[in-house]
Amino acid sequence: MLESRILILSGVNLGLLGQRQPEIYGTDTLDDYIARARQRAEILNATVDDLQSDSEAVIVEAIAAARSTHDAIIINPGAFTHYSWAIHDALAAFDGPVVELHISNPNSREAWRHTSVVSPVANAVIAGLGGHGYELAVEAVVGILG
Ligand code: CA2
Repeated sequence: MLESRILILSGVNLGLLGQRQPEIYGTDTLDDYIARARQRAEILNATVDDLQSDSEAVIVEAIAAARSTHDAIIINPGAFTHYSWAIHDALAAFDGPVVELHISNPNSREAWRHTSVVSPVANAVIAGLGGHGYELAVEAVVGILG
């Protein structure tokens, strides 16, 4: 069976994880979360590439490039979640499964976090489970890819 190629995209400010607001995001860094995803992927015959950027344009370009290099996308857009129609449109043009992932549960926080413009183009949303969500997201996309 061919390996599933998964791209994990992390948006704005996610590079700061582990440095501030541990009561919301825990003490793990983004690298720790990606490592958990990669460990689960190895068990499931999948590979994980990852990219974090504070630039919306870089994320959009990465999604476009993934059309020919990856089978599935897991994306935690950070605050882009709540307003980036550019990321919405880029994901809509991606043929494989897309899982939207959040460390916290945005729906239990401020009202402006309750809107996601990414959810309408995602196969599934995982939120509020901290680092475990990264493992579950890998399982989800591998399951969807069959
Ligand atoms: O819960 C999530 O994963 C979020 O995507 C995290 C975003 C937030 O804007 C979303 O509403 C929910 C924020 C990521 C950046 O977090 C920081 C961590 C440490 C210090 C400053 C920001």
